[in-house]
Amino acid sequence: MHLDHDHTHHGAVSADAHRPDGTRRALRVGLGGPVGSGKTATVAALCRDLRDTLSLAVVTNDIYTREDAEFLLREAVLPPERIQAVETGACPHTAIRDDISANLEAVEELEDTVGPLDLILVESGGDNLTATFSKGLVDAQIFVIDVAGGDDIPRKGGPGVTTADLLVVNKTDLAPYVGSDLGRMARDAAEQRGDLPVVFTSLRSAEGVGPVADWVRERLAAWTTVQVPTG
Ligand SMILES: Nc1nc2c(ncn2[C@@H]2O[C@H](COP(=O)(O)OP(=O)(O)OP(=O)(O)O)[C@@H](O)[C@H]2O)c(=O)[nH]1
Ligand SMILES: [Mg+2]
Repeated sequence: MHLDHDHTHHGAVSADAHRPDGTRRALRVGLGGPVGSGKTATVAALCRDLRDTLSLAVVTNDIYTREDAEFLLREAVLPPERIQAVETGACPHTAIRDDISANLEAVEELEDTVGPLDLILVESGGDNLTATFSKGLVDAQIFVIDVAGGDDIPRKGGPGVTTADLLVVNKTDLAPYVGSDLGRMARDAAEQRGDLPVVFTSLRSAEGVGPVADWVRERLAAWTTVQVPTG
């Protein structure tokens, strides 16, 4: 299988940590996962948690609508000019992996119009367990599943669960109602993922998105120390 090792055909900007003027570009983090697992809710909570200390923006990929972007606008998680919707048509998966041009254009436009940015969150339209982002589009990816989707999802694996840089198991508040065994989900995830991190969240609880926000801050710290600006 071709795993996008060569990104030169996407142009220099995405493969390189710098913009044409030599300033460091934003860290791009993708969020994928099944329909309704809590991707938009996670993006909204991350914006609220990070917006006072970081300059950030969001790109959403909806199938036929702008629902995710409209939710984020309505909730006013960021100023409107920092939220961009890409309408992906029938296959959101394609737009984040195979034909990333519309998404690349959106992230680059955000950096041009509201930049400089520290962080851009890219939400994929809800898809199945195989939805992963091209490395030409994002620098790191988060895969969001939820306990109501079945506690056998980590055991079954799939590229999202197995390879994402962070696996989020959301809606832990619902575990008692749907009979999901969180301990088993944690063990199965660890077996599939080795050392890759897994966090459990409930956006209905006080701790909320905290573990995901901590992970993003760590990634950003690594990004800003390693990638020294040349300009
Ligand atoms: N109980 C509970 N509900 C949650 C949690 N997180 C999100 N939800 C709810 O789950 C529903 C779906 O959340 P979204 O954030 O829209 O999910 P999504 O993954 O963005 O969905 P699509 O973009 O349509 O694939 C919404 O009604 C949320 O309020 C949680 O931690 N606990
Ligand atoms: Mg969504």
